[in-house]
Amino acid sequence: MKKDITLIGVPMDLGQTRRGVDMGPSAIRYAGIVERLKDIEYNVLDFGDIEIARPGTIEETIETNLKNLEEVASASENLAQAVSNVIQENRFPLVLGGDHSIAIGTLAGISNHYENLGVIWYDAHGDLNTADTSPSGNIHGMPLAASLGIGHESLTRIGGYEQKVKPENIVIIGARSLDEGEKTLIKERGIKVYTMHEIDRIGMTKVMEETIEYLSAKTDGVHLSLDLDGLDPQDAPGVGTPVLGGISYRESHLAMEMLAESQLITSAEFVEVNPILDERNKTATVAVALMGSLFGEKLL
Ligand code: B3U
Ligand code: MN
Ligand code: MN
Repeated sequence: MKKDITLIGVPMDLGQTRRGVDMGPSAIRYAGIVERLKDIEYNVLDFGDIEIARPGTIEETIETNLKNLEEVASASENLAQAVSNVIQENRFPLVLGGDHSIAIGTLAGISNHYENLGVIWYDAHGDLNTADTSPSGNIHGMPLAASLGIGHESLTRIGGYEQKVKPENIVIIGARSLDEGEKTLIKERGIKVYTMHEIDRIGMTKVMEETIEYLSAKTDGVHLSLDLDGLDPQDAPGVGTPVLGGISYRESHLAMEMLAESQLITSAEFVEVNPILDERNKTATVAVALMGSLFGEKLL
């Protein structure tokens, strides 16, 4: 059954330091996401954008090395509420970033609607840092840790509850840049990771077959959090922290098509599109094409 879709834009750039990623939602709309979904017979509603404070407009009162902590936390609360309302209306929330710190709010809005939420984290990075392990202080490197309930309490308590996802319900796909603290956390908590090595070795088909089997066995909903930097910079150049040797456009399409077939995905977000760093809106265009496949678009 096709669910109606609500788009939520989150022009967030406070989770990192490169300007321009706040224009991601506009770039994705410009690349035609609404028309694309309507073409495959979806009822689509655009909620518009969550309001994001401009840097420096909220006075920071908490002493911390986390950049823009209070602005990010307050936007996350607003996003969580908006996402939760969409689920309440029995619609599919499709969240457009913005930097990846927005996943803290997205997951806070989703998770308490499920007993056992699964998460697919499609990313070059683990986003498993905390204030203690982060090399940068950038919150976009922390949303998965925060969603596990690990990190600064301003980030782990969004929505009024801790632990949005259990470590055994997470699958990271595309990792090729992990910090030491992230590697430790992955091992300690038993998080399933398909690095580029495994993708090269067994192929995307097997990676997705295993992921779908692993999650469908134990979850009652699965959120896809897709960071465009999971893709190779040749295919998705408009991202703030590109890492060579990534997942190709074709492999990503295959992954989305297999997810569509599985009917496993119950919410999704596409993040880190930065049109300032892009080549003629290529990365937003790629994002829209992948969303098309995720929602079941077919050539024939
Ligand atoms: N792991 C590094 C770099 C990084 C994380 N996420 C992105 N970059 N996009 C950090 O700063 O936490
Ligand atoms: Mn990320
Ligand atoms: Mn990333």
